[in-house]
Amino acid sequence: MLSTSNSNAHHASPTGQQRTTAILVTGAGGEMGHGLLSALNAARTSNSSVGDDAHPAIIAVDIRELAPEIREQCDHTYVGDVCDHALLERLLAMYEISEIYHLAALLSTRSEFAPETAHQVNVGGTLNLLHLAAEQARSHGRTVRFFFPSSIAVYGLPDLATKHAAGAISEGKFCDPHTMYGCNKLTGEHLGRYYDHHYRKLAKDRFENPVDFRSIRFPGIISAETMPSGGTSDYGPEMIHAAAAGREYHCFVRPDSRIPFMTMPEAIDATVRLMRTPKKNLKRSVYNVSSFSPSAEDFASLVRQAFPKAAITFQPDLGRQSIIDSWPETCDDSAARRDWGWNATHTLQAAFSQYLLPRIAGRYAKTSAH
Ligand code: AKB
Repeated sequence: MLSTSNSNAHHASPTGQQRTTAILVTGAGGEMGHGLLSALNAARTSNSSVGDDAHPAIIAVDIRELAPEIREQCDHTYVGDVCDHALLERLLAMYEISEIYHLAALLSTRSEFAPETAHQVNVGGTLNLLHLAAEQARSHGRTVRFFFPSSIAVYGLPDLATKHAAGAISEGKFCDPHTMYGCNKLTGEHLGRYYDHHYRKLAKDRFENPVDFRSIRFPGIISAETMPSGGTSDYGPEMIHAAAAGREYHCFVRPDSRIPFMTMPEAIDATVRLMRTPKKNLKRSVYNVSSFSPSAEDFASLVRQAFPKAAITFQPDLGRQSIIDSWPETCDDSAARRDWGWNATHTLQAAFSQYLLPRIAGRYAKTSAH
């Protein structure tokens, strides 16, 4: 296990006897990590309460060295594997962890090339983090709030006719995933509910509710700042980024392919909002959210409007196409709207005009200027 540790003004390195109160983010170098760390820092800065609990250290773990702009958002960073028990034991010794955001995962396409490895990382890593949370709760006596990003990949529609007829799918329907990643995310949801409500059910020294588990089944996510890697919904963001960078793009799904998407700012806002909601308001542990459900052709039309020289062709990859065809067209997010005030910020058009185009054009204008 390698570890790199850096401190900023908030918290000195955890070398003293007193454990530092902390929020742990795993997979911090991934597509969500950048935005989430900014949001966590903003929330900490705006918190006028006093004391460590109001200003916990932000610690990040990733399998790779974190980029400088990520590291500067954290108080301490560690390069290591969430399957590494020694790393987690060390974190247990150094920190009093109050919240965990477990973002580390192999996404759906990458997981299909190494499904057993995906299981080890996606399920083994999640089990390790839930165990760490439970041990933390036992050691400091407070429930650990745990965010688990699940996915529309937990759904498995048997065929296109059923997909088109199903309409907006609620959380309890069609949970028959066709991918290892979907199986892993569904397992993670069940494990989280177990640690929240039933952990060590028969143990005499049982600690009630050590983990406060909360999860969102994210659709495809489009970020102006980061490119996804290894996902099957990647065709949306890839198409936009390729056009902005002046590259030809071969879309790996049919033009009529349709699944739900949202923007990264919406995904981060939903995460923070769910994690700040009083537990008594939550009628379930796992929630759908969704903003818009464009077809791949809808994406291409908007991209061509914004980048008239965009060279987009459709060359379906039958394997990846079959994954997209098994995912829902739209998800019913009424439970999230009811329990914790989720509300989509963007329509597809607004996502382009208000978020993606201004930010992506600027990103590639800077890089092409170099
Ligand atoms: C993927 O495409 O694998 C992910 C997802 C939809 O969970 N972006």
